[in-house]
Amino acid sequence: MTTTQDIYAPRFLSGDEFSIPTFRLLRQDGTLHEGAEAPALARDQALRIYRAMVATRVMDERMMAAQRQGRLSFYMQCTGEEAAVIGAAAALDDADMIMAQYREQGALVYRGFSYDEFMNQLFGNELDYGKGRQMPIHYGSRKLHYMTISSPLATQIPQATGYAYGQKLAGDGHCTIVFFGEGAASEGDFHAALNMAAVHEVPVIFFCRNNGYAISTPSIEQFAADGVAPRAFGYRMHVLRVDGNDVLAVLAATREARRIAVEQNKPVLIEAMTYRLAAHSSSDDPSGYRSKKEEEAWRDKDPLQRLKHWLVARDWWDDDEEKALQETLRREVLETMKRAEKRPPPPLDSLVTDVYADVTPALQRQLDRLKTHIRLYPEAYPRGARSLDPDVKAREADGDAGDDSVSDPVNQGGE
Ligand SMILES: Cc1ncc(C[n+]2csc(CCOP(=O)(O)OP(=O)(O)O)c2C)c(N)n1
Ligand SMILES: [Mg+2]
Repeated sequence: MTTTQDIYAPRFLSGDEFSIPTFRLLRQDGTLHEGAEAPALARDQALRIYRAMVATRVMDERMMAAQRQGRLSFYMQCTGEEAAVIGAAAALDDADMIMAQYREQGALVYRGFSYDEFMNQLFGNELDYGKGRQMPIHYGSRKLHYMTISSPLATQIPQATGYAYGQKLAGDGHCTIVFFGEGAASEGDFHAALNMAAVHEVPVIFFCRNNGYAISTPSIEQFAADGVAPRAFGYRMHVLRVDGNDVLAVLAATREARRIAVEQNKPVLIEAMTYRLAAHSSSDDPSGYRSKKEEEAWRDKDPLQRLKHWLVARDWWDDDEEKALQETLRREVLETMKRAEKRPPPPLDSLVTDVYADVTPALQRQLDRLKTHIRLYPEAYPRGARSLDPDVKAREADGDAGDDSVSDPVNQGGE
């Protein structure tokens, strides 16, 4: 569809014609802005949201410390962005699909993913749903309608358009929300996804967490436009910018987005303005590219404190409950971490099973070679790996030790 209005002078338009407002409800002290109205929110759901925010923060702090202690190889924190992620999840039906980037563990916490389930993934043990094949933080849950994370940026965005198109065809009244950073929005996949969603009118919510940085690159060096929101006009899509540290505003914004998506089969873009308070990941040190002063200014806008003030003012929460919750969560995170650390890794053979319907000869050969290597150099593998050879004896008894038959130091008492 194109417009037909004619003009007779070369009058160019620029993006400066648009000024995109930011939707806010809560002030930092927990009071509402003048004229603002809190969305309908029962006490139970308000506390479910707050508890999920605190549970995410506590897990993030503890797991980052575990990474520094050398217990965990890698970690990424959601710290500072809990309101954006959990406020959005809380606006959905629990059976709507969530496709996340990697910093949205809060949405999983909100849906009921347990600390045990997080820890099993982080340590890649035998109970990890991904069977230890992915690095830490690549969570996923079929039961909770949360697509497994994949590292290549923005791949989830066109997948969300496709998934939501399926939901439209199924006509089951569900939608998909897809989270991504403002950095990922620079990928071509973002544009393809928005265009196809608008053309095919699918129920998908594109939720951009504009946290100011793509690792060390500030958003000001990423795009010349006024954030990501104006791009929606290019695809003729509904768009709303929201204060991402204001959980009530995010909740109200996403509820309305869901209504448009599901009732009108139209995609919506939300840009949540927030800040990544922690490092990009455990491999990053932000002191090289941003100031402590900037971080402190955002720490003063902590989304947890903002919601807590609102809850306390309504008599729905108090300091004793806060203390008890923090203590319980800290204890739980430690207990579940210890349990997950002790569990053995998945069986080695699971590396190649269920990749294809049947194990292909090429994969079988690779597995056989890996086993041979483990038997030759057991000391080069983690302790658990040496016991990961359940069928070696059976296969050798059959006279089949693979192409690279070697002596077996493990079975000769090398352990
Ligand atoms: C295709 C691709 N390119 C580059 C990377 C490396 N990378 C990982 S995270 C990241 C920054 C993403 O920033 P943003 O989307 O803003 O998310 P944030 O980390 O701020 O939450 C980059 C460049 C990648 N994972 N995939
Ligand atoms: Mg970012």
